[in-house]
Amino acid sequence: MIDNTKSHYEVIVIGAGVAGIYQIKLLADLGVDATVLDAAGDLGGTWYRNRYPGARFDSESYTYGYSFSKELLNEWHWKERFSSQPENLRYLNTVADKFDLRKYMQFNCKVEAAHFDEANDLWHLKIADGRELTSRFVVMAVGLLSIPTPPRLKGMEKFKGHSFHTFYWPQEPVEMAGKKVAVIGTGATGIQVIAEIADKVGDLTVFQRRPNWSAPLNNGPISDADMADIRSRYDEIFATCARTPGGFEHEPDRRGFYEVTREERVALWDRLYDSPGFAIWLRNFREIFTDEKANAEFSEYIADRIRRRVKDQAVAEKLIPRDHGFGVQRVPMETRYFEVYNRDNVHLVDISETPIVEVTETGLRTTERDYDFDIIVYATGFDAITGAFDRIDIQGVGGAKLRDNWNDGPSTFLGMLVHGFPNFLMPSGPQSGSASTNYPRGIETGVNWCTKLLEYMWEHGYTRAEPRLEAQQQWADHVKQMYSAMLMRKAKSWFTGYNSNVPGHEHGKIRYFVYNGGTPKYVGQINEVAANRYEGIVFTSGSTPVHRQDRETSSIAEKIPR
Ligand code: NA7
Repeated sequence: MIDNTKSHYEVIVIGAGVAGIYQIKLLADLGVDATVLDAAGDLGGTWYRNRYPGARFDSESYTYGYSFSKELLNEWHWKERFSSQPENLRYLNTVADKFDLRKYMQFNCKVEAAHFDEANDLWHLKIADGRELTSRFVVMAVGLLSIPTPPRLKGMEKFKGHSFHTFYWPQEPVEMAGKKVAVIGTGATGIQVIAEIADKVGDLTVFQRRPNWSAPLNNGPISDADMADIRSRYDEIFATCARTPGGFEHEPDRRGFYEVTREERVALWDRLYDSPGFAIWLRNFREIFTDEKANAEFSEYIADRIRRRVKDQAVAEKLIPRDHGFGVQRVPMETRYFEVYNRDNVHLVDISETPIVEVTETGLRTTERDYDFDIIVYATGFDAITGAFDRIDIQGVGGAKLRDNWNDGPSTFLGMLVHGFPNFLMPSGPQSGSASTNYPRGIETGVNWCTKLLEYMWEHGYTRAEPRLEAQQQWADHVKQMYSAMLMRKAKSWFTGYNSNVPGHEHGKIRYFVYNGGTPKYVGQINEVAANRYEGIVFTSGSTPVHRQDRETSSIAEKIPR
């Protein structure tokens, strides 16, 4: 049982999702005095919250699960190649129970402020329930997409029916049979929910501002025999994920786009269109990401696929993106999404032509007409990457606010540390390698690295770690420079910091949120920093800078704060 009167910990982990669970597992193994705080009522992060119908992985399930325990890998049976939210939440609960991690977790525990006390190298945290906690280290496992952003529409509070953002889809079943339902938003979430509910509701109206390029997920069951095969190949599977840019099983086609004939290109695309998961995106020619002409040719191929699947060609044309090419934004994967528009009970409203003016008591008003609904679903996305950091009053050295420092975009060292904010660790932070890759693979890398850094500090008796400003600047420049080669730099997407529902996050003010160099390069760089005794980081012991080599080392076990 968690002791609610305890006010100091060596490490406080904020967030009990995929990253927080793994982080506390490692700290528990080391015997460190640590706790996890989460604002939600239970563990699971993304998979605790996003309960909307159709919510599932776009990562192969067996590449999404943790790799750290052979026993766990041998016990867990993924039932689908791309597993759905209820099973994913069950998985995370199983992990927490198997390793007895719940006893370290505190729920309904919203962190409102975290201030660094320079005199004592301590973080002071204010919790919404009135408690004040201190810790030497804070680990931010807050998630990249954990702050939902509903639209800012006039009259939203007036609606007499049921309305919610997909992130807050109710835990109790939502009765949809015979109901008139609106979905606003056609990103990865909207596409999943629309395809799943179209045949379960009375009437479905989709309000689309911009279409997204989307391709079949090609999901399927995993039988006992399949699972036995996967188990026997886990080492190989994780090794493949570690060597591919995206951290998936998918490796890019190394042939040059222009070195092969048009027929060979189409033959590849035909194969990929029928292949599972992100193959269509990540097993493709590398030029798709960088070369306008190559991207345009492939986008046209996908546009034709859409035309073949949608009966009404006027509707098909509305579902084909015009303002960006395939794969320059996060590609939503779909299951019979385009066929939904062949149903009589589904209607597509192009709100780029007839914008929503307001929410009324009974539905939505566009510039063209009024619509009545029982349920309005806002699938309008998230204040991505930095949103969860911005919601906490984080103050570092001299009272500097992180939110102010990151006003025009984040600047970090390796995506894991921030100058001016000592002992503040972000295993999968902004500008780290995880956001643009298979997230849990990146999380394990980040958590391992942060934990090794902590062990190094305990071993040497250091009480404070902070990256040098120049080292951080170099990293931020490196991250920025990598955007220059990518077509995605122009996209109106959360990868570039765009969110029309957050003031100041309009398109055009690009934020360099993610590391685009791919998994192997990222891991190589962070490992090199560690191997060079954390070059770029200044360590201090009791407010005195310590020269690393001056400290003798002995058994770490004796030095870990318990
Ligand atoms: P996304 O990908 O940010 O998509 C949000 C969608 O909602 C997108 O189609 C937006 O259109 C639309 N949107 C947002 N605000 C509005 C307003 N105010 N009016 C109308 N339409 C709006 O979020 P998702 O939740 O789908 O996916 C997020 C990630 O979750 C995904 O990448 C996965 O990694 C998991 P826009 O394009 O801005 O015109």
